[in-house]
Amino acid sequence: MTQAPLSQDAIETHNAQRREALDDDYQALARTLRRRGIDADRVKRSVADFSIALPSWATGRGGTRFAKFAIPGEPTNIHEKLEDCAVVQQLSRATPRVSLHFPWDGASDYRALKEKADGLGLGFDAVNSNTFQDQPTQAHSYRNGSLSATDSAVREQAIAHNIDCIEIGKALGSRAITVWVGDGSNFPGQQDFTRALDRYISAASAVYAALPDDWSMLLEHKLFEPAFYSTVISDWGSSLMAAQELGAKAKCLVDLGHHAPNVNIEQIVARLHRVGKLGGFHFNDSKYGDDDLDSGSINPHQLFLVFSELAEAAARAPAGPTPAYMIDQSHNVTDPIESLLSSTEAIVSAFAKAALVNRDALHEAQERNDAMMAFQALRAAYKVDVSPILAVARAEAGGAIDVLDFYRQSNWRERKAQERKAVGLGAGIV
Ligand SMILES: [Mn+2]
Repeated sequence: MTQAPLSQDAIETHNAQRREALDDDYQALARTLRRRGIDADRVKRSVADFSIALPSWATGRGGTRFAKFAIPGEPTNIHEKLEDCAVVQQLSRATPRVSLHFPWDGASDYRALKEKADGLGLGFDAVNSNTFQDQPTQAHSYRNGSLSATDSAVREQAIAHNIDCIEIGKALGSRAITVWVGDGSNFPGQQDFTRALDRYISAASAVYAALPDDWSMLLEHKLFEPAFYSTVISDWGSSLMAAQELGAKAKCLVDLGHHAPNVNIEQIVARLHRVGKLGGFHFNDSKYGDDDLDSGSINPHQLFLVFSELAEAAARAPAGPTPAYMIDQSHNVTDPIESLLSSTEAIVSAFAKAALVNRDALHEAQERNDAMMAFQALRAAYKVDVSPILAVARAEAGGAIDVLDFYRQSNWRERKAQERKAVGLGAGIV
């Protein structure tokens, strides 16, 4: 039986006070959309079917390499992280799965952890390996790289850790492993570009060989940091090369913050989809680099354009695989639950707006080389305030009409501050 973390009766009371105004807004929007030939109920149904995974590590306060400022009541272990994820899911009804990171989320009994998640109404998404930092118990250091290290003993250790993650994932019901390595160099000449990639692909092949048939291996590229001159899987080109050499189950994962400034990410999405290698996303936003800011807080238009490319791809190949959608953010100055709720709304909003694009009008304008009308086809969808559609879909699924308002009234964090032990000082997740 599902043990919801918040009172469902209280959510229903909250919704009852807002339902009439919401229905009014929804009907007005439905009339506007009907004049454009769009069925609001159809969009609402696709919103209801859309979901994003939550990252366990984003439930605690993040930080920069300078400091992390914890808040009272933040989770201190994987069980408490799951409870906070369940709060986000209960209110948003769009985040039914959690992505775990090992060894950060290590547990003694993963079947018991799965039961705990089941009880909270949560499933598990991709598992994430960690070979970018050393653990006290490991024999070899990753200071000179992991899957691409020159020392074969280090590579073997990194391979074994990734296989351990797959085994944990099997117990949890995961169907994918996301691999990001911090491997790279800080000086020209420090590392041979070709030999480093060869070693990475060879080691990654050993991980790939351990994948169950119905799993995916998602390769996450990142241009810089912690390595500041070159990284082994630096961009979508390197990621695609590796995924193509590894095999059909290997795909590329696009983290929106892992590119050079101003790179056209929506075009990368279209390219990867074309070759069947778009495996998934890490949603966040950025102003300068890999800032891991809240989705849609800096560049909501880019988020919309990414989803517009996905909608285009889905229209072209309706039976094609859906990428794995996940949030990957660092919440340095907010209550992480509030950021996850707000970000979920921003992501679902971009998805819903992309569903409003008149694709026939767009394609006709493209064929006529009518740049302005092609742009207007996108702009007309982007300008629509889809929040009534999202709120009705949420409320119909049992979520809250005003997620942040309800969350604040629930005093969840204040109550947890009384129950959970304090988090110590330290550097945050970067
Ligand atoms: Mn990421």
